[in-house]
Amino acid sequence: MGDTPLRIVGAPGSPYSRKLRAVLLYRRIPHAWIQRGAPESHNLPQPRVDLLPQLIVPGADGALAARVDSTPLIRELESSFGGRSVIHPDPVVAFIDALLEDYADEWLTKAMFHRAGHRSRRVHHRRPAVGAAAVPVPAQVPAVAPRGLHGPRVGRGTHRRPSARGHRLRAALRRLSIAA
Ligand SMILES: N[C@@H](CCC(=O)N[C@@H](CS)C(=O)NCC(=O)O)C(=O)O
Repeated sequence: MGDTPLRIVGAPGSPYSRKLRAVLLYRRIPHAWIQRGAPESHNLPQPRVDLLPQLIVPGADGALAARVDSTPLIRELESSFGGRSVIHPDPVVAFIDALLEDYADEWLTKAMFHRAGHRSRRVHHRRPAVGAAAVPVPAQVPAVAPRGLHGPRVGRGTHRRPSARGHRLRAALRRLSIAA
């Protein structure tokens, strides 16, 4: 994997694409970001399971192959590229880190898609980015939103003032932004 510039095929609304790209950026591994469906994505090898992100890397026989599944790919990148490791040297900390990663892979994506799609106004705004993941919320679904990035919700469609915590989190996310 180490000698060839990597290509990562993903989508801005795909949390796993952002996760893998964040690792590439943090580790300063040269790569090209290719958005799924863009002309650059045509004629690339296809993965066995059509998921995002896809890392285009030379296979064992030297031919390019599309690989999926961010967690093992991140581990493989560790052995192919030195420096700025994302795996803690202490096995206990590394285990807790892996546990958190697994938990976030499973559940944080649900919160993200919920944020992106639970309000009908936002569905229209986000649909191009999250695609099929954003489904319109039927009008009869009660407008319930926990206190989180925003202050308490007043009612469906009512503008809510972002909380101070929301501002801080958004500023941190902007600093970490990997948006294309
Ligand atoms: N375990 C995989 C999960 C990848 C995954 O579920 N990706 C979603 C997008 S975030 C996907 O490709 N869904 C099907 C699709 O978009 O067509 C990983 O960590 O990379």
